Amino acid sequence: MVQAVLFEVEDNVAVLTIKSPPVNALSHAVRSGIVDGLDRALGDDDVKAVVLIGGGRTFPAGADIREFGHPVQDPWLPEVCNRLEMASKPVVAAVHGTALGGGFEVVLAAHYRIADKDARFGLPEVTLGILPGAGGTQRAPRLAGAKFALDMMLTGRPVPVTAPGAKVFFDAVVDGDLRKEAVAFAQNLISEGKGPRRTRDQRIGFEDPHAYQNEVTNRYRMVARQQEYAPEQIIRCVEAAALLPFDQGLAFERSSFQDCLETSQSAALRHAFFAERRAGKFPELKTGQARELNTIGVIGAGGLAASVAVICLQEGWHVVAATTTVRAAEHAASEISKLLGGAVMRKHMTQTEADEALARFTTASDLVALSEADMILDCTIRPPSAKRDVFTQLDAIAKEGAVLVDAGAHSKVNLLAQATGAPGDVVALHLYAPLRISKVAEIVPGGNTSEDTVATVISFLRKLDKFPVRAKNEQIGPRILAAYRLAADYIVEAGGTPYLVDQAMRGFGMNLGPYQALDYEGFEASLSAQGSACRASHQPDFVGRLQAAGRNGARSGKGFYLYEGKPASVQQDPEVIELIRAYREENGIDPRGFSEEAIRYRCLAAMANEGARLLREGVARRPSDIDTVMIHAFGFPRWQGGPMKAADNAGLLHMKVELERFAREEPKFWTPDRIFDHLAKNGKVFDDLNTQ
Ligand code: T1G
Repeated sequence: MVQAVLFEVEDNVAVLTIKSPPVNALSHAVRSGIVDGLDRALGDDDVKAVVLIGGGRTFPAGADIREFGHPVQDPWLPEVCNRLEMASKPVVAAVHGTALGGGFEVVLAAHYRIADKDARFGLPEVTLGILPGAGGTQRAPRLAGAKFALDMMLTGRPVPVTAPGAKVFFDAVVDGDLRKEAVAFAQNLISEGKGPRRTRDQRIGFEDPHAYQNEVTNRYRMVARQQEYAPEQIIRCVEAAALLPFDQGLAFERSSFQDCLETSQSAALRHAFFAERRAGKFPELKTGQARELNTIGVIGAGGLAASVAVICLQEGWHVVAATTTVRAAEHAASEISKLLGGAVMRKHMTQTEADEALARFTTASDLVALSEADMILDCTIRPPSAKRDVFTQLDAIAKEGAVLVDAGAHSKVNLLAQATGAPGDVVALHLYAPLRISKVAEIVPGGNTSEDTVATVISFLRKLDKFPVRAKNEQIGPRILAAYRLAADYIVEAGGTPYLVDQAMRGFGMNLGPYQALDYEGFEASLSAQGSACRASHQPDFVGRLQAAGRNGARSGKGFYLYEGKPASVQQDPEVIELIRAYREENGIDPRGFSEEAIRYRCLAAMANEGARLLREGVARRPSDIDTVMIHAFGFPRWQGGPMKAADNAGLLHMKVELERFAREEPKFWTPDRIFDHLAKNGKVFDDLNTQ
């Protein structure tokens, strides 16, 4: 059996190296290896100190999430941490890569800590619907106080070891051979006769109890309206850290951890974690080799082109923005400078970084300027025939092996590929706005797109920190969104109000309800996005009616809501209610009531049913891909796991029966896809289809 922890002794220092790729997750084998290695070191008289270090790319990035939901195997992580802390010889943790969750809790349990200058650390358990369950909520505040500790635990964001507040955790930050530095550090301890320094005995973070309690109180207030369960439990544990003796605090943390772990929210968030990683497993990666990217070509002068150019510049690429007119080129250049200026203002980059980015940027009013680009993204929206002509031109201009990407909406990728002599280099890509924030993008390969081309686009997206999702022939997101919106329209048509629907979906955890989202998008944008309308015999046209009444969404001050004053107060508008009442009267509709629960259920059922159709049509490869797109592109609550996971939690057999009931009102849209029948008959759920 491969040893998960290597034991070596170097000049009175025992070095325990954790070797469990890819991220040294603290699996049972690793935990046992650490305890065995520690016992061996403590039992060896020649050993005076211990160094704990990660092999490969990182110090442990947490407990092994795959073990959750299975019976716990001893030694469990809290015990491993206690054993390290109570060791009779000094233990030094040497950190590189990302010491996260249980990994950072091991660091906190060590007596001394040194880190590589590029290392990051954090307690991201809240992103999995749990809390640091191996002493993190008790040890971190002892060293860093409530504010820093809660920042880490409530945001879940990794912190660079060079960050201002990080000093409290690390005795040294080094640049060079970490292992060598760690052994030297340990030998220094030995020569200075320094023994164990237990975090449980530290109280630096409690020095200002008033400030501590104030911070805790503020945080309770901040999370009070949140629907996620774990954040409040985290604050309770950090509060307990200052109030209870250490071991009682640990016990309190232990039971709170178990409570969180057993919630459906945590199950959904863990599902989302693996769904995001599974999405990137494209068949093309088996053989595909990503091509090197140095220069990115961007076609277009609109918002998408400018945003693409800016995020590529921020990632260090050279960017050539090409349009077909001088005026458009000037507009593109000014848009890009404005966006870079905004990024400096929002401290997403320094002025120097912006200046360096501009130095890597050129514009041109002729596509010929793209001849040296390694990848060219056409970010324009135009009719397929016009787009085909552009790809014919690109085929003549682009260098050998350049990847040609259609980043416009509703791409006809096969048509474009046929317009070139290298169809293997052509692919479609659907990026979601806002580009800097949305963490997902859909890759739509054509029938002849090569593995290398797909692998290149995947590497491009990973560099932009986006989860790539594979879609066939068309995009996943717009279809699910259209189904969600149509379900909402049917509810409003039948008697609900847009305001009740929005309230219900915010209650479900959506950032915005469908109608407020429409208002912010603007009716023009939403109408053009409706290219992928889902099947239905009729589509209530409330947006058309509002437009006819001179409304175009938030930017026009009037949409489904009224937007008055600065900052705009958002108000419900009786005129909209009247407009909808008139629509029903004209269509002889006798309105009926809907509970928020019924609204949520119909919207979810519509999304899951459309998702089932996408799976059967082969547009989506697995249900969890649909979940990843909806979470990261349309604000579907991650703690609900995505529409397919939420449908599983709601019960597929019941959903099938309900869909059949809804289908009596509108068969074409609501009739359950036959996948429901197949799964129900075989006692399976959507999650059983997330195999590949
Ligand atoms: N457990 C199991 N597998 C993990 C894992 C983990 N903690 N972290 C990553 N993997 C797998 C992942 O599924 C993928 O597998 C491969 O490693 C590479 O990951 C008691 C209970 C470390 C920043 O939340 O944030 O500790 O797809 O593609 O982009 O308090 O992974 O190749 O088969 O994401 O370079 C807390 C989770 C756990 C950190 C690297 N820790 N991981 O990102 O690679 S809870 C976390 C990450 C805990 C204690 C509690 C990232 C990363 P595969 P990747 P990456």
